[in-house]
Amino acid sequence: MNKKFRLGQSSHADEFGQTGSRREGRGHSKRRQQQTSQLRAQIESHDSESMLTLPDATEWIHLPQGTVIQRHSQWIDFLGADGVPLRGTLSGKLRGVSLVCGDQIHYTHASSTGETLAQIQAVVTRRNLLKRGGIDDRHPWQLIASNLDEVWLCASVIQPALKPSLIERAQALALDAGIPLVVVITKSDELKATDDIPELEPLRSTAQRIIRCSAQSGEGLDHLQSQLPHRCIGLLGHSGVGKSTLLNRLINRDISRTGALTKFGTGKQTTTSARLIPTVEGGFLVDTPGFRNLSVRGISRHWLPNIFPEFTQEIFEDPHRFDPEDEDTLVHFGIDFPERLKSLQRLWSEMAEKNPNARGQ
Ligand SMILES: Nc1nc2c(ncn2[C@@H]2O[C@H](COP(=O)(O)OP(=O)(O)O)[C@@H](O)[C@H]2O)c(=O)[nH]1
Ligand SMILES: [Mg+2]
Repeated sequence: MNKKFRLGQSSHADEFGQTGSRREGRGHSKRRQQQTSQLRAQIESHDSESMLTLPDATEWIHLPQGTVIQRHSQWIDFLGADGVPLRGTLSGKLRGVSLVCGDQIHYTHASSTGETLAQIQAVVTRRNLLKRGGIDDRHPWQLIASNLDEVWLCASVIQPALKPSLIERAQALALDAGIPLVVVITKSDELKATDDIPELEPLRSTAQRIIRCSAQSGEGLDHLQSQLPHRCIGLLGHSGVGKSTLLNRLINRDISRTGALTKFGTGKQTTTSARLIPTVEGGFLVDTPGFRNLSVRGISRHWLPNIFPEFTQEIFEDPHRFDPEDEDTLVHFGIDFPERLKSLQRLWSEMAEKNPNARGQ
């Protein structure tokens, strides 16, 4: 018998399962077609790991070291060695390198009219790198943040509804990056004290850390605050779950009112890349834009048993051989949550989607 309930029944439950490439089908002009075929050739010979490779920084360690606050399309905002925010551009030798919030860099000062721009000369080897699958083969990875001590996946239970599939995706990305994950249930003031959020039951059985909090009532904030000293923590989650509000409560000021951390706060604030915010506890919080999709394209299937420990090895070999609607299968494998099998099927397929970094997996 399917004894309990099906998970992820919200009307948006499948939103994160869709990763379709929006760019497809647009290249009509001849030039565009040529570019596309050139690109395809590059991709075929391209090892996606090269996108993550950084030139050796040893030669530059005598230069001052900074921390990337935010990457914009034309420049990088970073905290200089003396803690003063600076704006810089990449030196020619870093062409093609994608910097990301949290990167440690070495820089030189360079003057330009009106504004002092620094030049970023090298990037220190990353301790870790949180990334999600790219939207197409041109961008095999989308980098989120580097050098994190922890990732907090923020999820509210109502407004917006809890989406277990987003948590599973965040687990995959965090496991792949080697960063501990904490599930932060936000807006707990909207829940009854007795609501034990049954959707989280499979997570509890894996000893996943889960913290309930509310920026409004203050529940859980002391505990979260105690995690901050000298650590760099990335906040992930769907837009509207309360990440920015939580962050403002934890750092005790309103970033949106105080403006950007940098003195260049009048510039258009991009919402497409993560932003590092220093805490008074000597660490950083990373605010990320509300990702519509945490793609696991290209991430190794090897992590799936950690995320779905209730399934047997036989199921991981090919989850599509098993029908989540079939009572006999559910009873045979002791599957309490058929929605978890559907979710496993989605992640399993998506991980292997055509992608240069999926080779051999
Ligand atoms: N009831 C309640 N609402 C909250 C809480 N935190 C944030 N909100 C509301 O949720 C909405 C989205 O918050 P925001 O911080 O912008 O979410 P973000 O998109 O994840 O950064 C806003 O209307 C907030 O007022 C909370 O703890 N309790
Ligand atoms: Mg926000």
